[in-house]
Amino acid sequence: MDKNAALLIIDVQNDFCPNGNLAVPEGNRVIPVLNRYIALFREKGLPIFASRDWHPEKTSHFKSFGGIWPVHCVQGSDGAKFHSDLQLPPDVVILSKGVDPQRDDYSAFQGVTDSGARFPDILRERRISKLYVGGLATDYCVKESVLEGLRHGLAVTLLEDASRGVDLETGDSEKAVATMRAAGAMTASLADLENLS
Ligand code: VGL
Ligand code: ZN
Repeated sequence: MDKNAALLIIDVQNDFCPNGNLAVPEGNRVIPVLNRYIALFREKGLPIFASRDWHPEKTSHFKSFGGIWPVHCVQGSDGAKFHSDLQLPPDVVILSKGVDPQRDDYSAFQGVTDSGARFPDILRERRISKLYVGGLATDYCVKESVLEGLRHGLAVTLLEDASRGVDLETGDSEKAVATMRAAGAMTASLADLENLS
């Protein structure tokens, strides 16, 4: 991994883990793997970003207001908290998305920090040109974040062992991976990155 790389962890929040309001099958399985990626990026002094789904109570994203999803990741709720087993470093940059009641905002590129900095601007300022992306869910927020990263001209690698999908329809996650690859994303697993280092 070169010095322009960063780790982007997508939405590892209680509501997307087993027993959550929008549980991703085996969602919690990504956590120990992501913890190893976190350790690897920290060792190299590379930046780590974590997005979170951060919805208002009323949003067109939810079924009751015209969307397709059950209520999840409402700002300030327990379901919106990062899973407590995820070992986010003290200097992690947190990106909140899904805040606009009229938009789904599946991509972390729609995310802003608490001080209002936008993710694409942070990437430009810090000269980050490579993103390694894992988390939840492969067929929604991971996919849209990877595709938007590619559209921004970044080199994007999907961390396959650190992602799981919702699979509303069987095969959605596989299709999502194929779409990301076709758009130019690379894929890798822990062993690949550990061998690089
Ligand atoms: C997500 C469905 C609804 C995700 C967010 O994080 O992938 N999926 N909201
Ligand atoms: Zn959501």
